[in-house]
Amino acid sequence: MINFLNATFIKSCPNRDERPQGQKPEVLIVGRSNVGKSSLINALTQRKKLAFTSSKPGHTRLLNYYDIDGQFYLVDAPGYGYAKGGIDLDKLFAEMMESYFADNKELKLVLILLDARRELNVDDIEIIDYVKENEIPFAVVITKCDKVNQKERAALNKHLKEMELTNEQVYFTSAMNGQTLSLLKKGIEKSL
Ligand SMILES: Nc1nc2c(ncn2[C@@H]2O[C@H](COP(=O)(O)OP(=O)(O)OP(=O)(O)O)[C@@H](O)[C@H]2O)c(=O)[nH]1
Ligand SMILES: [Mg+2]
Repeated sequence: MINFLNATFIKSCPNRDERPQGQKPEVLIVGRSNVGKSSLINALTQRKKLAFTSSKPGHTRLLNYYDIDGQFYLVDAPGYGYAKGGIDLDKLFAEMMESYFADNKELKLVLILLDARRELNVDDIEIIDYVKENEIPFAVVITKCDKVNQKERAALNKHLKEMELTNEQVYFTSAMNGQTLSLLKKGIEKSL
């Protein structure tokens, strides 16, 4: 059993070449800016401020490595879909992620986060297609389920159906409710 509460921030890296020494399996968290990546890490580890969360989108621009119980690294990726000051952050994101994915033997699982209340955008679809094409193990984590209404839930279920995922590839979560994370923790553990 992995103790998710035994979590330490290791480092932030601009690319995978600078990742922490010593090989450990990695679980990558990706998703649109503001989807709840950092909040998920805090909720999984029951730490309020382990990962930086903000209402200011696009804050995390590096790969943040967290050691979980000495067993694996949880990697918080920069959020996509955010441009500022004429800099094409999406291009930087794409380059960073391509080098991250290339020949990455440590990568055991990609968690693709989707906001329960929002339509999928091109970036979401692109990343899902990418992991499917490259046969990278992945799961979809629906975030902010505490906020979803019935109409939004119906739209969400329709999208999920279109994605043709197995039951084991979808997790409904809320960072506000730790109980929603127990299946996800099991899924992560199984993937390692
Ligand atoms: N109600 C609710 N709010 C959430 C949940 N998860 C995240 N939030 C809120 O959504 C906002 C963004 O959360 P973050 O965790 O910072 O999102 P992020 O994906 O790390 O964002 P970037 O690092 O900017 O890409 C914050 O205001 C969180 O409090 C959730 O499960 N429920
Ligand atoms: Mg973040």
